[in-house]
Amino acid sequence: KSVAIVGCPFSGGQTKAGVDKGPIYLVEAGLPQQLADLGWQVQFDGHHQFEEISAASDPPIGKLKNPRFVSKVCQAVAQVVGGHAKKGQLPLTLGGDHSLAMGTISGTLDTYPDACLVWVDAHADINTPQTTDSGNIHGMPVSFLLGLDTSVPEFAWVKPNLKPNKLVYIGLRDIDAGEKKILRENGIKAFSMHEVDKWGIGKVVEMALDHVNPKRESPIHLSFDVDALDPSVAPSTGTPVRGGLTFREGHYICEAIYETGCLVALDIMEVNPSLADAASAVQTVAVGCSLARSALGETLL
Ligand code: DIR
Ligand code: MN
Ligand code: MN
Ligand code: MN
Repeated sequence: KSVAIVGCPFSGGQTKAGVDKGPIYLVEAGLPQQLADLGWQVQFDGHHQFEEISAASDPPIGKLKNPRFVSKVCQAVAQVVGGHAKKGQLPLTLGGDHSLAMGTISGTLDTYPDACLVWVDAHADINTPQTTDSGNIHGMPVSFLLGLDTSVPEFAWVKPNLKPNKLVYIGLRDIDAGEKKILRENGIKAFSMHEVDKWGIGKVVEMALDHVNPKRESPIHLSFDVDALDPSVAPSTGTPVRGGLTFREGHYICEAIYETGCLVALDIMEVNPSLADAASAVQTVAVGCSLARSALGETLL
């Protein structure tokens, strides 16, 4: 078993500086060695290098901020992630902001067309260029993957390979009105914090997997935004929302998905060590590492 760490020091999908330092801190905290200690063969050849596109040469398209830069970076990430997956490695992408998932999931679906997507987040990240209020592309990657809006030529490379019935959310609690409409109209399954409270995390993960992967035999891409966790657990992130997953609930999701034996790709996103105080940053980085370890088998006896 072999894992390829794809560090993506990228922040262009939102406006707060520092999320580009997330992958650097996660690696410096010892994540590669921790995964090696779990018995994984670990490949990490340094963080991904991006060709900068300056703000001056990347004016908004409609409301979209940094559209050319985000598009180019995600397209490169899709190539890198897809390349690792095709070699039989499990790509572990460290963000960076969640717009990157447009790239990681494109790479996964290009390799495993029947893969399903488990998206763990406080937010649905399914705004379209039409529905977005913020213009931040980290709030939109899922809509591009589903092909909900094809009006922006810069993103024409994103193949609409994700089917609504292959996507499930866990942890939602801050969804824009336009996003609610999209979820409803496309029949997308979502387990918000209300369902986590109602059923408990064990039942929720079981129901989520029953929906996207009933026989537990298709490949799973897990995209984990650390803001799914309660801000008391993961304070250093760009858009914290109270009332989130506990430490154990977050880790349980990772463990249960590992247990299926179907995990083929993992994203740990939106760790921003520059936000909140120094102790919070250390705590959030440590949680990012332990989520990754749980998804790669640490707590299974
Ligand atoms: C909001 C916030 N729905 C937006 N999204 C965030 O900007 O589209 N995603 N924070 O992580
Ligand atoms: Mn997100
Ligand atoms: Mn989020
Ligand atoms: Mn919001």
